[in-house]
Amino acid sequence: MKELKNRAIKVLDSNWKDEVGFSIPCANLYPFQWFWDSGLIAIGFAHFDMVKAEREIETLLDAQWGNGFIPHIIFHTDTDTYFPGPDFHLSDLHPQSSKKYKSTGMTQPPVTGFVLEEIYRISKDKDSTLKFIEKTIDKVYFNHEYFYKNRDPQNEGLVYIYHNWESGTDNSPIWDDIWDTMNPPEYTFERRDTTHVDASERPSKREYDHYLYIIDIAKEHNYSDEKIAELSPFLVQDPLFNSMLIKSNQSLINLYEKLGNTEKVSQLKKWQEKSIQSFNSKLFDEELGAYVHYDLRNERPLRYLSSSSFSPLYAGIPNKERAESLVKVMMDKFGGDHQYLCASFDPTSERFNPKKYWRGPVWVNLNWMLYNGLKTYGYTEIAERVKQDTIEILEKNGFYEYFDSRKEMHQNGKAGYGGNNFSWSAALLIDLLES
Ligand code: 2M8
Repeated sequence: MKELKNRAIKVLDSNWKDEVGFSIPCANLYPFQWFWDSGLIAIGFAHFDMVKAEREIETLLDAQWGNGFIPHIIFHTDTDTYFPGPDFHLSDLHPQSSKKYKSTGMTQPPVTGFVLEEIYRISKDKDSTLKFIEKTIDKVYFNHEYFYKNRDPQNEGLVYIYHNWESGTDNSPIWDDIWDTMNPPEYTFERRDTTHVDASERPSKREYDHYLYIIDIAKEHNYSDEKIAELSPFLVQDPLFNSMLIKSNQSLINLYEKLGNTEKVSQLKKWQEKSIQSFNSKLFDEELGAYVHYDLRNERPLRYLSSSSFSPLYAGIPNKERAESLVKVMMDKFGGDHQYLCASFDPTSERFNPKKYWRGPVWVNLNWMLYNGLKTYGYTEIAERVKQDTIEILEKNGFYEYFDSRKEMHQNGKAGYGGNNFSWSAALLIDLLES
């Protein structure tokens, strides 16, 4: 295990950009700073290099906009090896965008709150880490305020995402139902991802047309949140995204209590109570026995099982009975002896594809959340299986971006897909090994 951990440390160190103070998710494929990658990477660094962990978060928060928004990609360098880059996204259309950094005009799962608490948990010098948290926490709070003020048009305590790239689970088959409601123009552009990674592991050209079209609509209205809520064909309440927000709310409550800020604690508790209540009443599907996405644009639930369906375990959202139901569904459909936990999409569905980006493969970040959630709810053995499965696939294949969920594919060490030497796979392995 020591050897595996050392390899993970090497991956993180080689993806670190010291001049600016952030990590790329992996070389070539993803050459900039990504919001939720950065947060998860900081958890790994916290185990062996607290200075880098803190800088990672500081750089991310430095790109925050005047309205509290944090972008999904921050373009620190000028490189044309990624599409779409800064010239397509044009973040400065928004009047409150960062003057210092170019970025996208969309966000990603708000992990920063719980990342601060994780860093505190890991820290061996709590006083110094608490000082760092004191300096940064208000920016994270401001980000949550942005979400509740701008992303919750029906005042439910559930925030929407307006693009599949905001979900983090970018190519999930769940979005197919949204693509069916759209007919975007055929764009002419040069893909870069498929020069780095086999096209069979990445989204199709037509899927990219949809992705670009949603951005064009947002750009036409200078990324105005109100206009996006009114016009975007993609407007979804995502259980993973909202779980991240709720988990982060709780962490902010815990940390502000330590810092003695009662006013912020009381506002956060109000958001939290409402969010958890709506989450349980709106996103739980009794028949499927798990949480699902809700298509706010077309007012209908998107009734599919994915690893996101179980992510509320990490945020303490389900009661005992629902947690039991989630675990049963997960073990029945995703947890057979021939499978590694946890496929990103329902293995019994005809849309399942165990090789293609978010349409079935196992992802380390979701496994890390499930491991922690299962442990908190007392499912020690299943949590241990998730942990061991994760370690085994990394040992057999290396630090890839995602992995085949079928055990039979892991005979020759070639069941890792997407980018290699991938930062969050390394970072979260380090945390799993320490837990
Ligand atoms: C993937 O997404 C990017 C766009 O954001 C892409 O495919 O180009 C996703 O897996 C996302 O969750 C992740 O943050 C990003 C960088 O690792 O890659």
